[in-house]
Amino acid sequence: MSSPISTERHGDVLVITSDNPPVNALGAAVRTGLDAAIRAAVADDAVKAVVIRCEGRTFFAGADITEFGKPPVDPWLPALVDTIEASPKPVVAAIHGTALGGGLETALGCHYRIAVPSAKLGTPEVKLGLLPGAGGTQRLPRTAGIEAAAEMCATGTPIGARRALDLGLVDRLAGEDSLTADALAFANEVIAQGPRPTRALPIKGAPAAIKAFAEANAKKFRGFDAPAAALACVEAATRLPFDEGMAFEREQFTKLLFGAQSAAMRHIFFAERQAAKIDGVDKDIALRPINKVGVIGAGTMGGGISMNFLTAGIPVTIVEMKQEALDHGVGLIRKNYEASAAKGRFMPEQVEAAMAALTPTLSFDDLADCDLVIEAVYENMDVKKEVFGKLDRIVKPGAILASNTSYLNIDEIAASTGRAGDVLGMHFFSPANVMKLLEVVRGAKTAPDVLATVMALAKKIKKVAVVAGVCHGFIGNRMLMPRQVESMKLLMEGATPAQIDKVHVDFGMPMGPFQMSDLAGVDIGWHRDPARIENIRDALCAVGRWGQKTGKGFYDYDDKRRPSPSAEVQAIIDDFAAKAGMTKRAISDEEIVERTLYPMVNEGALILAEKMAQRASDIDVVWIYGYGWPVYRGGPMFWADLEGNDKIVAGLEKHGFTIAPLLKEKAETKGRFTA
Ligand code: T1G
Repeated sequence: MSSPISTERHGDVLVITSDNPPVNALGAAVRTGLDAAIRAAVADDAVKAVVIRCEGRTFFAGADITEFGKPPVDPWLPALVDTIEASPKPVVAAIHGTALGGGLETALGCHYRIAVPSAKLGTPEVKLGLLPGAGGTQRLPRTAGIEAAAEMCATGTPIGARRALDLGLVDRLAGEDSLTADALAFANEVIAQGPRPTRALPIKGAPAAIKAFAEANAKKFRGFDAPAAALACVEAATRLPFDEGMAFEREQFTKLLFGAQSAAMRHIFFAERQAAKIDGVDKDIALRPINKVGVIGAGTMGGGISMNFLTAGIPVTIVEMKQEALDHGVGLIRKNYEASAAKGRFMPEQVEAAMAALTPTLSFDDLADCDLVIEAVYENMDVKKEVFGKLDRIVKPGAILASNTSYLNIDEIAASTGRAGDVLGMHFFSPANVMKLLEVVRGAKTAPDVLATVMALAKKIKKVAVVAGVCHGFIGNRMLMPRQVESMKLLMEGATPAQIDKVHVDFGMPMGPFQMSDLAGVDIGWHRDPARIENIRDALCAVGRWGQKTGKGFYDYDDKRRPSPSAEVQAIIDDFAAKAGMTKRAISDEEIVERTLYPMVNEGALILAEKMAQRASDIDVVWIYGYGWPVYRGGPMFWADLEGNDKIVAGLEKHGFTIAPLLKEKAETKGRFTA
């Protein structure tokens, strides 16, 4: 097997190149080759300087994550970085693409760094529940400075090459198309200067910046172990000699590496990428071109959906029934863009370009030449069937027709057209221009190329797409239902909305079932008849408790939308419980977990058995990106594996649930849902 590392002499300079697609991950073969090449360069008197570069789309994008959990293979990365740094001849890193994690740390072991303007440099290890483990927390404060080091190591957010130049992390910018030549010139230039070991550079900036940063971001880091550990390492760099700082970093890194949070977050890293793959469909299948999108409905969902395509540079024709609704919808799209621009996320000209690509109309006929039409109208089967019947008559052959339905049967909708092969579900999550999850619902007759086209398009509009089968609620909402049903039962038995929500927030969810209901609207799906009161929710809706939008729902809200428990709600609950002959009892937090989270795993097992999801990790991706399940717990199915499926089954049996056969099998065989 040939080494991914090659070398080539250019006069006094030796160029070491890595060619390890797809992202030049620093796997064992790369490290071995790089180590041998740098040692040979040092030993060769004819070599006066070295350039380290990468072929393909990026400089080293990090350690090879697939190697984690396996026995370490020498040379390990920190030692290799030290070897590079110890070279008596200057070593220049030529950076393009994304120099991330161990890749940036390798560049930090080099004495000088040159980058193309489009390059990004970062230490995203915290997104894997880790921290830079090859000296990044010790060398960044000596190059980019303490403040930038704290932010980069604790958030994982990369910086651009120009900012890196301003900070002193990069010494020079190369021409976008002349990186190797410019790096060679730079290397020849620094022969006289000699090496500049990063470890010998002084720390830049004020240590107080670390504490300030930690305090400013405490909410964002809630529940995560890695950010605080990364900041502790950066802080250690400001007061310990380099080698002691490295020892501290190694100790902190190792603790995280063998912890549950990193295992969970590495699981999600791969799960997200696996979700994009469609079992049984050739990954090179020809895709249908999508150059123009139609959206039906300019409400909250239709507007949000439209923004995804406009932002990706795909023109949208948006249809409404009435001019007033159309104007309101277009106005909301502009307002959302302008709000993002105010936060610096968009340039004003990008807002104008997006709005210019939006064509509002009252006529379905204007959808005729769209390549994809997405229906986002009222959640009613008859309405959807009528819409799809019209689309079938109007839209050109070969166009893809998608419904944004949250629950309804895609096959039934497809049957209202003469082209069921072109029909599928595209279930966006509100707010559709923000939430990353897209459930792509594969109908019985959906053509493979239609499915593949939409999965590829999802990546283009920066969504994380998961293939779902046709069942009520698909994957996410189907698992949400047992959680909501049990939560309402627990209210009748003596738990309060605040207690149940607190259990979920302490678990790591962004909000609990009742907070979520107040945010989304307690009146969603309500029959609108205040005289018809059959359950607690009817009773709340009947007195205008529709949620945050009316200032009260399960909670009362002040003018800053801060929630507080409501005596009126508690009286309604108590009244229903009394009428049902229930006697209130103290309910433990453990019982709340067993009755609201364990049933989700049970439903996930049914979804898998019915093949409504391709794989257990897809279910995890749905809950991480659609509902805010804490990524450091890896998703419901990964979490169940970690809890122990036998413990899940025991908890469910305690409360009389019927156990899904697949879950029972996992419990009995000590098996796992996820790898
Ligand atoms: N190791 C192994 N495989 C990787 C990988 C990595 N670091 N990065 C990407 N891949 C695979 C990925 O699974 C996919 O495989 C293919 O490459 C394309 O990736 C010691 C310990 C670089 C921005 O966290 O952020 O260094 O699905 O689909 O959208 O301190 O990949 O095709 O089979 O994401 O163009 C730190 C992780 C590691 C960077 C490119 N580095 N990667 O995005 O392509 S820990 C990271 C990314 C570390 C040191 C520590 C992105 C990307 P497949 P992709 P992309």
